[in-house]
Amino acid sequence: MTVLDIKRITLREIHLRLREPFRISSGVVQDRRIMLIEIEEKSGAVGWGECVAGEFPNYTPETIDTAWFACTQWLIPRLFAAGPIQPEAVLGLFDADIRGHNMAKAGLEMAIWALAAEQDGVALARLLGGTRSKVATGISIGIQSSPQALAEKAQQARAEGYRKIKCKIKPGTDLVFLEAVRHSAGEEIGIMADANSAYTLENIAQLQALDDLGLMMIEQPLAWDDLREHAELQKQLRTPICLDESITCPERARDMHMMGSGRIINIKPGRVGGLYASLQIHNYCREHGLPVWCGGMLESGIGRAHNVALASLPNFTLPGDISPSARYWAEDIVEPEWTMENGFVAVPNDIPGLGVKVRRSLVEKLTHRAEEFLR
Ligand code: OSB
Ligand code: MG
Repeated sequence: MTVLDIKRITLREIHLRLREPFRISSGVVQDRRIMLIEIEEKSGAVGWGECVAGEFPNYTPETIDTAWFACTQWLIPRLFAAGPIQPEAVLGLFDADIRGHNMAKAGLEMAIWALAAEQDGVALARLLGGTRSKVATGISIGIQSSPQALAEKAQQARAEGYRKIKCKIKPGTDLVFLEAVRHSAGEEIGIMADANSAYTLENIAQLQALDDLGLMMIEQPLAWDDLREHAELQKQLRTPICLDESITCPERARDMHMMGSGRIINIKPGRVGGLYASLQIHNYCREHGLPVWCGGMLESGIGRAHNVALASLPNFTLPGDISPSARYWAEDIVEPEWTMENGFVAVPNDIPGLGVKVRRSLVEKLTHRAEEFLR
């Protein structure tokens, strides 16, 4: 694969307002602060990445501010010192002695993958080994004020063509809410729940009560960094457990499988340190018969491009949290915007690089801080 000679890295923080607030068990967000990474090669080719860290550490420990610090203090200097590099080697370079900060590492690493695709004149999806021309799309619906409000959203999502409905839950807004969804969306469509670590093993009866709903899976019911208690829970639950927060690298994916902590993985490249680690988790799961799907972090059109490319790989057999741009934003920062047809997002396999153009003037307008690094 291409060796890249990086000349310039620009970090930007843009502010982008979600059309509506998004509530999970541990917090709510509407005004997103998003870190974008732009990397330029000696040739003039450019690659874009997006850091998925939020403003507050209620999902994993990272935030946009810790990621900005990690990039400027440790990761960019490390990249510049290393000289010409291939995308597959970037995470190893970072991981040698820098612990954690996966979202910061991933933002840079993914920009380098996009750059490699641009430089090689191939679609990122193809560079990663993608085989699909379209990816099945699910919707992730935040916690609503009542079962009726949630049921209405679910009914609307089904009408729009979504192939999976994921509902955020927490103790108290679970069984009755999900029953309302099942009732309004019908028996045909796959329904799942995501607890974002809102339960403990003391809630086991409450979780078992969900078994009769026939959910596709329940995502991350227990602690954000746990594997052992999830294994305990899975033994007593018919519904498959899907892990999100707990899977931070390929080793944790293997541990999950060997311990029986879950049967499905939500792969988010930002959470695991980028696309290379995502490919390894994908390959491991494929070899061991575990389905995977691509999660989302309320990304702009840039992060979405990376997710679409990743989700085009063969073992992404379940619909991902990859909604079209218009579900999130009044105006996305890429053109064309991401759209959905019949519950699928098309993979731009014939366009080199990310497959969408970054709307530079809009990005400039939304920028609240920027920092440039020259090698
Ligand atoms: O747990 O999957 C999650 C958003 C922010 C933090 C955590 C999660 C989510 C989502 C959003 O579910 C999915 C999307 O981007 O549509
Ligand atoms: Mg999740």
